[in-house]
Amino acid sequence: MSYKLYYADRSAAMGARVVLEEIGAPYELIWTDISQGSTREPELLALNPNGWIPVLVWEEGTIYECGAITVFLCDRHPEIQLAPGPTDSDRGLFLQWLFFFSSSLQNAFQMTYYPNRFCASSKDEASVKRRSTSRLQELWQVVDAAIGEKDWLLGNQFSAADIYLFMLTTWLSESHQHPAADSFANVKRVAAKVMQRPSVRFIYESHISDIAAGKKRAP
Ligand SMILES: N[C@@H](CCC(=O)N[C@@H](CS)C(=O)NCC(=O)O)C(=O)O
Repeated sequence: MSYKLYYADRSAAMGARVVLEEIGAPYELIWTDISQGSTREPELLALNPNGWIPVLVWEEGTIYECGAITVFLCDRHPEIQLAPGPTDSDRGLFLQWLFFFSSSLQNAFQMTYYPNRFCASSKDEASVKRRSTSRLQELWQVVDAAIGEKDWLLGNQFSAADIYLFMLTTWLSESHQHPAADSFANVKRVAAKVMQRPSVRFIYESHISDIAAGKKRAP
């Protein structure tokens, strides 16, 4: 089995790449410019008309949406043990967190990065940014409380949902006035453990070096 991943550093494609790394099968990265105002390649638009990454290409088709790619890869490669199986009692919780991350948390991040997309008039952008920033605080608080004293989001079992959580913590940015991961002790504890995994250390090498150099906040 081999895969192609439309990819950019610091993007939502990083979580999918960590899962590919865990699988250990060959994959090709298609480096993609997603900066604001850049023209999307027709090749990408043909696969995802939204112009977003990640997009995963496999032998029989293409899918986009980070959460869907995560479930797809974990189900296709049960040997990596990154997701409870369809009849496992933790399956619901696993899906719950992936959907919550992609539909709520990720969306709040998007609103802070691109407030112009969420209001009709530029005069409302500051208000969108302010509210989505406080929304981030509320949503991370929900995750933090749910983790409580557990080892991982699912309790004892590490899963791809923890990888997704880690990815989202790397987007918490001081320059965007986001809350610091320090405000969410349980999230921070789980993210710090995820960061120890060889696959994560490899994919997030530059992010981790920036933390070591004091250029970025640690999760
Ligand atoms: N719901 C999509 C969102 C993906 C997304 O927002 N990707 C960002 C990178 S983190 C992107 O491609 N942004 C380019 C843009 O919005 O123009 C998913 O979860 O895959």
